[in-house]
Amino acid sequence: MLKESIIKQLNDHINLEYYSSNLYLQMSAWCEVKGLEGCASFLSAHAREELGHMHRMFKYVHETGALPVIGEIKAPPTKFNSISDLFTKVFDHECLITGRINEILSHAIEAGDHSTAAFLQWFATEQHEEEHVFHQILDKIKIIGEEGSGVFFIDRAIGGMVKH
Ligand code: OFO
Repeated sequence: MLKESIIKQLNDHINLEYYSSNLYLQMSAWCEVKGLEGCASFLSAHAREELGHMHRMFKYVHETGALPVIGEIKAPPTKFNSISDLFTKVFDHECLITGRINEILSHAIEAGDHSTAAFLQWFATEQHEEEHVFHQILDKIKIIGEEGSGVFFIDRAIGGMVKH
């Protein structure tokens, strides 16, 4: 059985993963409306991945005999100034997720909860990969530049990063 404080942290995180999925899906809609099909398909694929993270944690909590709780999920923003503004927000959001995973992981280790610590290692590795991918995207945007037809090439480059 998990410690109450760890159940609370895991449930908060379930909701945050849900929010991440909604955030990226909403961002994909902004891209779609702007004609950025590559970015839209990358972000909607990423939204599905985040939903997978939510389900992974949800399942872990109920497997321990605790109750996973889906709370209120706040609405994501709908407007962005540019592609770089949007992906900077994605990168910042991923850094926030990494911070939260690290907090829960540290708490699990301090509490001697090795099962939760082992479970969270997968998320820590995943966050490392995600931060790397979004950093690469920000680098690409900087190198190509958003002036003139730059947006077209950025969209094509990001669309080419969709995992199949
Ligand atoms: Fe991209 O964050 Fe989930 O874990």
